Amino acid sequence: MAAFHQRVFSGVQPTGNLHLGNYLGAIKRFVELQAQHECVYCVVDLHAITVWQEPEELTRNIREVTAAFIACGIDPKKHIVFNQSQVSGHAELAWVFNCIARLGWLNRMTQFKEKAGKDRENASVGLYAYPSLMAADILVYRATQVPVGEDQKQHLELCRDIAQKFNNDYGKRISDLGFGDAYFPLTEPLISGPATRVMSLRDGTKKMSKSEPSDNSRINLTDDADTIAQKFRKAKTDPLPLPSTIKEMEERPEADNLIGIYAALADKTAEDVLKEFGGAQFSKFKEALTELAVAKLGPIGAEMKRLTADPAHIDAVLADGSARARVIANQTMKDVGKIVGFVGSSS
Ligand code: AQP
Repeated sequence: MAAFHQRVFSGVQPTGNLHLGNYLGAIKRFVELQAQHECVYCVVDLHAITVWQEPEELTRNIREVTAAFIACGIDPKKHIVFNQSQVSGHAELAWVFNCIARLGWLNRMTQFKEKAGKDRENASVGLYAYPSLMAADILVYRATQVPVGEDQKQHLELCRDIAQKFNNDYGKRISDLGFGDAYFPLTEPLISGPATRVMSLRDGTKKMSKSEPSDNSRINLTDDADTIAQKFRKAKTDPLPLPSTIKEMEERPEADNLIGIYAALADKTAEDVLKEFGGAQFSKFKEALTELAVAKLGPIGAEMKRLTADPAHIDAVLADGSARARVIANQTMKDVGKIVGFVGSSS
């Protein structure tokens, strides 16, 4: 396989209620990767409209996710921060990939099944084709690594299948045009750490999610200290004290979740947290967890509020990022046009 320029890509949907799962599973990792990698971080507004979004709310949410990126520590000058709709290469490459991906592959996607629910006939075509747009998001930058939460693993596997099939189908053409033995990399998912799947505070078997109707199920990045304290106090637990070993924790989803959250916020392992709190009462642990969460999230929430108060600044950040993203995406689309055989793609 050809050697690819190393580049990190990931995205977050502007669908409101950014929560601790989005932070620990994704955005915190985005921040850490900046030191060693060239990164492209995207507010995926085209993905958001696969389910209905009120236009004014969508605009507000695009700015809020951008503010969250910056408030968490992403540097939009050193790296690229932009919104997906402003770089047409995403939608163009998604169409090419719709013609590469097989119906059978998309039929296996569990996220579509969960989101479409029983009323599948009424789901948008966009929701069904979501994974091929996600593959285009990544591959239009020929990104080599993608930090995501555990829930996106299947979509990343599909992205690799699409890249592989494109490379095979057009193999001769790719090599004749001088691109080597593969045009797209087989992107590596980066899913690691103690909080790759943060669960609901009301039900340790369900993912913490933006769209869950109960606000008590999640910690939002903009929650104030009192709200964070109240939500952790009310968080579901079992009647036993905290487990002392990882083995014991496996049978206790709510304890597992709170310990994972603490570990990720404190940059420790679950083992370290159990050494400190194993056998303690939940009430004591929840107090420590609240204190830690408020210390970490308080400054982020405050900075998000400050940034969203100046939408012109956020829009300028996105415009600058979009212009820089477009340069990379346009080159890919030119190459893809040549590979596929479109007339007009040779210049
Ligand atoms: N609970 C979670 N734990 C760890 N990581 C998570 N992510 C989402 N939920 C968790 C990761 O956050 C990134 C951005 O996700 P997204 O906003 O693009 O889409 P999503 O996965 O659909 O987010 P939600 O909150 O779960 O929204 P709804 O309720 O609409 O389904 C991704 O890397 C994701 O893995």
